[in-house]
Order: sequence, then structure tokens, then C-alpha cells
Amino acid sequence: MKHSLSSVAPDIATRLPVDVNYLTLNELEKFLCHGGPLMLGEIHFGTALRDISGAGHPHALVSMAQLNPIPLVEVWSSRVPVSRGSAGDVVYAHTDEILFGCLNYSPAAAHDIEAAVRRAYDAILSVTKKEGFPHLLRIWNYFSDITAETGGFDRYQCFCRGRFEALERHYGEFDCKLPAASAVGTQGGGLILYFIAARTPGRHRENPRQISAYHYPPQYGPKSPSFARAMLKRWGNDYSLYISGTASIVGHQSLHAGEVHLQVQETLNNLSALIEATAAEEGVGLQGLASLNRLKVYIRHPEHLEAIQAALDAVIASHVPRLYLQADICRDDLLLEIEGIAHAAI
Ligand code: 3EB
Repeated sequence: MKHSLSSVAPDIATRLPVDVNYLTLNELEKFLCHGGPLMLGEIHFGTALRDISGAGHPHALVSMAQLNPIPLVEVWSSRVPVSRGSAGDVVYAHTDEILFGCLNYSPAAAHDIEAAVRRAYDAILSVTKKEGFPHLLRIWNYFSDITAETGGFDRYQCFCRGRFEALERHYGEFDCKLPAASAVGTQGGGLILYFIAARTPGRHRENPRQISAYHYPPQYGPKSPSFARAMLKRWGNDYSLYISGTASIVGHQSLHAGEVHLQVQETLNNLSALIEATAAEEGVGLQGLASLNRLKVYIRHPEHLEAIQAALDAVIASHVPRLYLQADICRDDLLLEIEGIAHAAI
């Protein structure tokens, strides 16, 4: 039962309102033939595996090299046919239960990252509200030069300020409404955001080993990062725990600078603590790291791939789909970041 959702295409049938798979081009083409109406969106990394420029559904090409032996596409799908639309800067697809959206700014439009992010979040928050999906569950934030300095702050700090201002304007007091998130640096391109929003709220989760990011002290920037460590969502008889990008941070501090083996172990400890605390406090049958059923791993230096893979393979079953990407992490001293989805059936 526990692994029933882990089967990769060509059979990516899912009983969840929203699911993600990492498909080869061949598997993607089969899915388009047999399940095209179920497609919520496709995200390519490094190089596009097919021409997506005319795709009628949300899509993006993210400038992060893939470190998997066979290139994969991140495909979001539903169990029922979707409706598609666009509003302002956002292209979206939705069912009765969820909305998946994507937004893509050119490098020129994302040059002033703070203003671009403010505008992007304004667009996302207004379209989700207008379409009746006001609860942001999970969002991905990808942009270039994440640690480059601009006017005394790095671009990640400017990103955080723009995001904070848009969220504050929209929500007022907002800590408990924050989505799970990743914010990761690309090798080029502008700003790409994609997200899942729902009609009904999920449960905001934090990590007992880490200070909430929205309470980080000011040394990390003028406005704290606005995200939840995870979002727990019940879908009928299933729970999905959408886990934010997780790194070797304890309290608010980066640990083990320069030590990839220790960073991956610390990150696994964080993931494990987050899942266990959710299981205990929410009364959900999540089984620690064994309940992870999707993994996305961001690696700063490709030469660390083997060490990171070995550490993950030692504790996570080989059938769990993984996507390995070369990316810049938002703090210079972090060598990797891991996000994922954990699943439990009732
Ligand atoms: C951290 O824990 C590492 O700003 O949206 C991870 C996930 C991180 C999301 C974000 C940042 C974000 O602070 C960085």
C-alpha cells in the first residue's frame, strides 16, 4: 500500500488530486498519448527534452544541469482531466480540487529581483484567490545569481524582501499561511515560479531542530524567508507531506562548511525529525524517511554527486524516484539541499 504511488510511468495513474513523476522522454510521450488531459504541467531542467514552447499547459525550462544518468522531466498530473487558463503573468491548470500554476520572467524582467518577485507573488496570490484556490500549499522559486551582491544585499535577500512584502500586503499577519517552498539558484535565465494551490487549507509544519525561517535573526537579511518547513495535506484517504528545501541548518546556523558527508547526514536528520514530528503531532502514519516517495536533490558541486547518492541510497529505498540537479544554494556555505514528498495512507 505504502508504495502504490511510487510506480513511475508509463503507468503514472494516481489516486491523488495532484502528483508528480520524473519521466524519461519516452515515458512522457506515452503519457501525453494516453493521459494528456491529466497533465497539469511539465518542468524541464538543463535542456528541454521536447519542444514545449507551444504547450497549452504550464511549463518551464529551468537552467539547472541534471546529474541523473538519463535526463528526466518533472511531470505534474491529476487523476481527472484538467481545465487550463492564464491570468496576467500566470499560466495554470486546475481540477475541482487543486490549481497548478507557473510563471516565467525573462532575465531582463527579473533583473530587479525584489520588484520582480513582488509582482510575481502579487500575480499568484490574486489568481489563486480569484479562481477559488486561496491556499498555497507548495511553491518553487528558481532564479539566477542567487548569491550575487546587489546594493549591499545578495539577490536571495532581495528575493526574500519582495516575497515578504507581497505576502504581507495580501495576507496581513501571515506566518501560519505560508506555503512550503524551495528557493534555489539557477545557472541562467530569469525568474521561474511554480506552485500548487488548493480550495481547502493544509497544515503548516515546522522542524523541531530548526528555527522557523520566518523567525531567522536579521543577520540573514532585512526580511526573513517566508516559508513553512512543510505542508501536510489530506487528500481523501491519503496524506501528502510537501517538504521544503532542507539543508544542513540547525537552529538558524549552517553546519559543516566544506564537509559534504556531514552536510548530507545533517540534512537527513532534519528530514527525519520533520517527518517524525508531523507524524506524532498530527497523528498521521508517516514512517520517517521510509515514507518519502519523491526526492529532489540540489547539489552545488557535481563532484559531490556520488557521496550524496551513496548516503541517500543507504537509507532510502531504490524505487523512490529521485531527481539530481546542479544548483546554487542560497547560502555560500551550503553544499546541498533536499526536498521531497512523504506519503501516508490512512
Ligand atoms: C533554509 O532552510 C535553506 O527561501 O523559500 C530552503 C527552502 C531555503 C526554502 C526559501 C530557503 C527557502 O533556510 C534555504
